Amino acid sequence: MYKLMDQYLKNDTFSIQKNIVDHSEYTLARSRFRFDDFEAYQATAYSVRDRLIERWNDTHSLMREKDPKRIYYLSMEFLMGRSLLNSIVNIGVKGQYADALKQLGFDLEILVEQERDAALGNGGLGRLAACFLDSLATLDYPAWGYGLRYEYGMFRQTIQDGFQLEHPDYWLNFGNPWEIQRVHTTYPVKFYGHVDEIQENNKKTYIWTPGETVEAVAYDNPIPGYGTKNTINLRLWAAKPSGELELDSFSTGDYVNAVLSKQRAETISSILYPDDRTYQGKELRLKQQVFLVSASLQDVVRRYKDFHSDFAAFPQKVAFQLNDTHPIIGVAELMRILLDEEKLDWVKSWEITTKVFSFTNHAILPEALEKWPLELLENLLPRHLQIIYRINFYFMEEMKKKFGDDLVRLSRLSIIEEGEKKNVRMANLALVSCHTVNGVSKSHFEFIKSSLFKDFHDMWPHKFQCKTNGVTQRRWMACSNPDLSQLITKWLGTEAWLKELDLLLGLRLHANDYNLQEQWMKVRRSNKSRLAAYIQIISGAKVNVDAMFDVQIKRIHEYKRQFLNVIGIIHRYDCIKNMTAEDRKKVVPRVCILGGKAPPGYENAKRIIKLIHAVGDKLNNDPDVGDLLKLIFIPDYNVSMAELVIPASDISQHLSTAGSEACGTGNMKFAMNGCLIVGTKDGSNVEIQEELGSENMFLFGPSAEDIPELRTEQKDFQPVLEFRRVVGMIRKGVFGNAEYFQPLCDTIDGAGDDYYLLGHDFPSYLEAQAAVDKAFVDKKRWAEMSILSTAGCGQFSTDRTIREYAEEIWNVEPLRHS
Ligand code: Z16
Repeated sequence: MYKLMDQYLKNDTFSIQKNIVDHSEYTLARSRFRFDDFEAYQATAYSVRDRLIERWNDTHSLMREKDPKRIYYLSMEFLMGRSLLNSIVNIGVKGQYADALKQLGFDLEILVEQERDAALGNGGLGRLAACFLDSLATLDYPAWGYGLRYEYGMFRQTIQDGFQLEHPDYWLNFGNPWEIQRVHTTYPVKFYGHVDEIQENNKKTYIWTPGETVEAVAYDNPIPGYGTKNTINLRLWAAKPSGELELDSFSTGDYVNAVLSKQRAETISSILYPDDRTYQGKELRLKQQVFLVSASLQDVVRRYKDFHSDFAAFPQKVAFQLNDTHPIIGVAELMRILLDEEKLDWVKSWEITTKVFSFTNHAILPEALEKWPLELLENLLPRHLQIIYRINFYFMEEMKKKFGDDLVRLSRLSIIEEGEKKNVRMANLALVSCHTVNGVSKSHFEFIKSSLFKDFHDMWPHKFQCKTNGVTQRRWMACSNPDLSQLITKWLGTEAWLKELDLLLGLRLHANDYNLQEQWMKVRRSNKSRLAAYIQIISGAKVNVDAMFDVQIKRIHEYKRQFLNVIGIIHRYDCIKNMTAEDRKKVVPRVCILGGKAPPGYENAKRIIKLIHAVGDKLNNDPDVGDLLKLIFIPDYNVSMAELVIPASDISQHLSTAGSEACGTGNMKFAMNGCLIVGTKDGSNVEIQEELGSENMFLFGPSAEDIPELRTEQKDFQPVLEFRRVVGMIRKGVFGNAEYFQPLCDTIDGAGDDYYLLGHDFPSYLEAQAAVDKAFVDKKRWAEMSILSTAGCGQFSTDRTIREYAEEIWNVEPLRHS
């Protein structure tokens, strides 16, 4: 019988200290009592890892004993950030570690800062995967994440003369205490080559002779749940050259060169592609996708076969969630494994495959849907392409019976895009082979049903589900805003909200209580001081902590409209300049803070970064403006930076043109930390408003359904004078670099298209901002709104999201330690 180990490491001060000091000596080979902050971080991390390993092992013996249905989350991105604080908070030993370290002469807060972010993702999609793992572990679901162990994560951003520079993020430089290499868990992943068809007693079999084989090695990263022993696994694959030489190169007799050419194999997992959502059709990217799914599926099949002698029960034991279309080639890979390696027939293989995969779509733009050139697949994955053809053949036969004469519809449905250059449409493959496809917010769900995947929805409405995203309150409140979390616990009289976020509703009772308001605003102010100190370090600027901190941090994209924010700031600057001294006294002081990375090849996004700096240079040094308005760009925005900035924000901006953000999750992090939201009626802004009430938010502008018409009206549209004046200032060179900014200005007043409707939305944006100013002056009302904002966020925990996936898509049960 399974029983929790009784020899768990102890968590009293002395045991923790001994453990840390031992690691310093035996793991790091430092002297017992002389190590610096970084070494202390490492030794501490190793000691925490020991505790994670105990839990991990116990969790996995329980799994092996009970053999429950498991969930496998397949994702090209896991944007984990740091692990130390999150781990000790989740396993409930933060206080003990802080004490133990203090006595050794170290400050936990400083050690935490020594850790490099694991930035194995671009933005929302990758961070969602990370929050999901936290919730899966916390809710005791038998789950694994599968991803790639990129050696270079998201690039580091520096700013030179206001321009973005990209630097490689070689994050493993100083080792990674959080991973466990599994030298024996390796699988071959095959590429290129050719397929032979053999007739074997009345049955055709296909033999694929690959041209390249790369070995995938497993690295396990334990993910502890909060308030449970359950510790799940994030298994990341790294490529290493296989031990065998391909016959061709070997037969040349050039042994040394044959070995050297194998090194290329390692590049498969070396770098994360930093362009979120523009798919570039690069062969290496497709190889990464195949590498992820092939190694993961082989691993899952092996684990299944440890317990089962045939595949009948596979769908009762396995659920794969595909994070976007990136891992969808896994459908063809599972078919290949079942057909060619397990020798199942087509019908059986297809039945199994269509029962185990489900797919999450995160996209709005049809251009973002991946399609791979047929030629590329033919060359790289000859056997997979055969399988995809056959899937499409049967699918098209079925469709012809339904829509025989509607050729246009048939060609839209087909997995193969016809034309001079043929493509394989990965989203169509997903829709045909997955039992469920889900959108990530209510509005996104409506959009995919009525537009993006309408043809498929017409046929198979039962496949479509809505799963609004969330975020984990463990990282985004307990870890990053400990003081506010303590205050909430005090007023609710329980810390159960860390597992049941709905309990935050209890704060509504006290939102008007002067005592809570005062304590609440005090915590918020001290968070702001912490950020102000950081701003001073990076920029030298001294910002006024009592000014409104107005924040927009996220990837830089035209659709997210950081440009609208900047235009608003210039307008505000212009107004202040033209005011009398008397009027200036009435201005509500603001510190505008922006941060985010532009995709390296996205020129207009890079222009926006430069513009932010150019405007900042001007107004930060203008004595007429003084403390009334500051503009700060925080370089190298990442998960850890978000943890610092979010708790210190008074308002945050989420300005995507309605109908363009699939969901958005940053807004949820801000709202649950009591930061008020200025936003468009887009993505999850709308759902947040339903929860908080419109009186506690500043939403503005048109709804998604009005956008198509507004776009057609653009030709005759003339933006308001204030808007034109600001654009004129940029064009005239008030902020220098006039020529460099022209293409950016052209997007909003050039051929008159202004696709993202900045001009149209500008007046309502200013109204929203005026309402913000007015509200900020009423300190009591502001405090109440802030508390009500947090109170209304119960829905936006990934715990809620994950329960919905588990019950409505995966059909899995939690497995608890007794
Ligand atoms: C991404 O982060 C998202 C979508 C996408 O197609 C590609 C990437 Cl890298 C984001 C969405 O933009 C965002 O609205 C959503 O909240 C997030 O995915 C998680 O669903």
